[in-house]
Amino acid sequence: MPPNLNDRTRTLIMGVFNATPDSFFDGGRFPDEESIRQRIRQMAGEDADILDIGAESSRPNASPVSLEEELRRLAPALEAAQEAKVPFSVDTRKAQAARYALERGAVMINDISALRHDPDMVAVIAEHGCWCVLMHMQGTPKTMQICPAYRDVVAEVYEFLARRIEFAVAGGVREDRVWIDPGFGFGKTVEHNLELLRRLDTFQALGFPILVGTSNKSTIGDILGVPPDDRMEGTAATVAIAITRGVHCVRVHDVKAMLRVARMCDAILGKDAALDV
Ligand code: HH2
Repeated sequence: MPPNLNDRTRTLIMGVFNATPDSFFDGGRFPDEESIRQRIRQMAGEDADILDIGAESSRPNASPVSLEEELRRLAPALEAAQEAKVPFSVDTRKAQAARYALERGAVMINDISALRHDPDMVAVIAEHGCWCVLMHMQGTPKTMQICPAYRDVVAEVYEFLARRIEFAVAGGVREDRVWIDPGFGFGKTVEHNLELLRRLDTFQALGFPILVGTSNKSTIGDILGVPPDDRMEGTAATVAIAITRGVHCVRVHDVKAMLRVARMCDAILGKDAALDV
């Protein structure tokens, strides 16, 4: 049975796993099959609703990787996620990597280009009937932090997401399988990121579940003056605010801690399942 990723009774937790040498937070931490398996089992055991497995870093100034390299990195992580029986998404912009992952059990494609990078992506997602995340990004990872500029960041991200939803649905993607994401940190200054979080509830008018990925990102580091491995409290603040603004799922590196933050917020907000624990 596919997982119920549209469950609105509580905030869902997406655990991040990067099979990369260069991701800003967990890059290079899981260099062999055993450490990959252990980390994935750990996040599943901590009750992540879904994992997001990436094999190409999208940190500012990251260089793209070839399809062959992406598949080579993905293979052991996908196998470990299947073994752990945890639903998983794959964070990729390439249709062939998406197809490879969907044939190995992925239930969601998280495309940071919102189906713009690879013209075949929309058809692959439509054909499989899987979930997909449409995320906003200004520029590409290589260039996005050079000089991000908006007239009104919330209005522009909103318009962008509305257009990408139309594109996806016109291309055959199931409407009940689309999630949207304002793309915290993707071609945005600290002020843009804070404004998006503050006004996240605006995106509810689009009528699709909202995912947000603030975990350990540099906006938190800039405000608190701390390195990536010391941003847990800052992340917790962003998760709590995002939940009060109606977010459906939070994408985080620290599943256990952020699940507790989410359950506490859910209980305060009177969301049903928080009271069952
Ligand atoms: N952030 C990152 C990667 N993918 N996908 C969505 N939908 N939303 C996000 O905010 C998002 C994302 C960057 O974080 P991480 O995967 O930890 O780092 P890296 O890109 O360096 O691998």
